[in-house]
Amino acid sequence: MINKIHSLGGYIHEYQKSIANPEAFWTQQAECFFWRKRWDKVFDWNFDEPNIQWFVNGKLNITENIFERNLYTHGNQEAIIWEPNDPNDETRTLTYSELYQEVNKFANTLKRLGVGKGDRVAIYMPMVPELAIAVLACARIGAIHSVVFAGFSANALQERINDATAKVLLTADGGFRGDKITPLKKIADEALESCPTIETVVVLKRTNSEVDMVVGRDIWWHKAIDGQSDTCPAEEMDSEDPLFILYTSGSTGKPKGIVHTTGGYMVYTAYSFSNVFQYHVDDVYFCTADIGWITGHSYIVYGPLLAGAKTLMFEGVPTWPNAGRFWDIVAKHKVNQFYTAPTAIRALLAKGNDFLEEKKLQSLKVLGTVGEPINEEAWHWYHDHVGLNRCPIVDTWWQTETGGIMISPLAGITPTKPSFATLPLPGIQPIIMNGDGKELTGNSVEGNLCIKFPWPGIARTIWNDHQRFKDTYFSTYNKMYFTGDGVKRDEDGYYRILGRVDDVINVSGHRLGTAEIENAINEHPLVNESAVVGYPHAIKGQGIYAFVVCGELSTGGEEGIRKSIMQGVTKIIGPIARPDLVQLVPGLPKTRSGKIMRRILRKVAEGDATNLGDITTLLDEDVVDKIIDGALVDV
Ligand code: 6R9
Repeated sequence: MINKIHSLGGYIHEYQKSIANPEAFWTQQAECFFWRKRWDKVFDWNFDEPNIQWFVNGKLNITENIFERNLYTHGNQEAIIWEPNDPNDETRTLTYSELYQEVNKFANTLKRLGVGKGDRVAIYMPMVPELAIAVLACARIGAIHSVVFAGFSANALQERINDATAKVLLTADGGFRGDKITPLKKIADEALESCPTIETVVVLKRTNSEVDMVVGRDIWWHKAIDGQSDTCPAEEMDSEDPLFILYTSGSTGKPKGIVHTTGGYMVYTAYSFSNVFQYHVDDVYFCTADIGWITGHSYIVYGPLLAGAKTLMFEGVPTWPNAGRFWDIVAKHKVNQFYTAPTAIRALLAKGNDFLEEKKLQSLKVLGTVGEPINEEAWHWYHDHVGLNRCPIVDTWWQTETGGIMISPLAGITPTKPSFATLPLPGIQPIIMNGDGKELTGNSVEGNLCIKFPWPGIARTIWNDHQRFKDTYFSTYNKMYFTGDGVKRDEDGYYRILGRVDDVINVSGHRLGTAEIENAINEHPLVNESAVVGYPHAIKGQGIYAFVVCGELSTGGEEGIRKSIMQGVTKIIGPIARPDLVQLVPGLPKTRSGKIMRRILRKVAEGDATNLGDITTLLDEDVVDKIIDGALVDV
């Protein structure tokens, strides 16, 4: 069992303990797990090189902690509940025992293909149980998985495979997403035209799409596993052996291969999962992320399964066959904890309340959000209409690099405030820095969010580029992990994430969070979404440029809307935040994970559309051309 906090007093007590004596605190958490050999030292670290180690010299296998540790008590309980893209197709469930056998079978398959400890396995698959099986099979034999989101292009896949020098690629003939099929094998073939390290491609049949199989390289999944034994001894891993690489985009250039290791990641994901979501035995937990992102790694696969939870995996999209799909799934499986992203919440909010039927939402106990600041309108809609005014919202702030949730309410324990991630988890020591490298102490301060002490889930390096790891995260401020996010600590000591600091604008010497201005703009009844960036302004230093998506135009036409948006912001925040320019656009440039690529908007606002950098992660590249065409500055 993982230690769980049950009250606000308990949280305060645990938090204080974790700061006063981190060794004792994390020893207590790590002792909940099965170690083949106990660690010699809880941690060893410096943020200069940086060199971070947790549970030093401990030996373990993370899948032994999911399976062998849980089988006696949870063997016949569902581990994965899988909801297919098409609501008329059948749900699949795998109990802990069944999942264990499938993982072992596939682990043996990988071994037969010559994969061993430390080898990299690239995974480019749809959201089907085999994806989770593949991830865990790698962990079983000590291979390092590198999951590439199945929405990425051939180019992006190739770049990631080559950076990790992967030996094997796991993919599928295709993937269902709403009424579309992504031709995964075809895209993979294109990527593999220039991936010299790939020896074998294992192809799962999912869509029955026609594919070309390359003789000597490609093999069908069902044939590969045929006859493999369903027992496979777990490889003994060191705490600091890499568990996976996950690529995340930097502000420029090449994606970064974030490396997470075994022992610390295990302890941190399980501890944070159990405490933030307050998971109870028999609850059904549904995270809508894709396993191709960190949220899927930590909070669909590892965290929940380590905690012996029932984790629901969904293959499809929130708006197909209609905008009620999530709620149908909640009703069908009596989901208790539901975890999604603000972008999904806003998309569903825009579709109106007709899809929300109270009777479908009765099972919900906890709602979660992650990925970007949640605006107040979306928070209230989520709280009132999805949570029926009775479910706490956990606004969980964290990053690919942090491995797990860092600042968040504990469900039902920490009093919430709309748009606030509230308080740090035990063991997490946030600190707010100003631009001159000074710490801002006390409450009612605003600055750059850093973390001054390591926690078990922190990334250890960037694959093949430790220098970049140091430069990106440990060089801006001395002896501190720099998150890249701006944050405000309010009068109650609550944290509100303001967005990336590169999104903070300075207008006439006043710092303004772009999210704050966007919140105000979004209050306008005709506005669906907006993104605000700064642009060079002769007098103010920076001016405010707003890109706004409207559902429809009012009688006043474009000019009328622009004016009323400006007036609205003036009214909500004050004249200082009034946008100088408001461009109505058909859509915002978003990554496939739903994040707005402000870098592109900033370039447009600066009047320079020549060098937009890497836009391969964009969902819809056409939108960029339309934005440039309608720009309000000379581009
Ligand atoms: C888990 C994940 C990390 C960036 C992070 C921040 C933003 C994530 C947030 C949030 C406000 C939250 N972010 N959660 N901003 N409130 N609850 O999303 O990882 O894809 O690496 O993104 O996302 O800006 O720095 P990742």
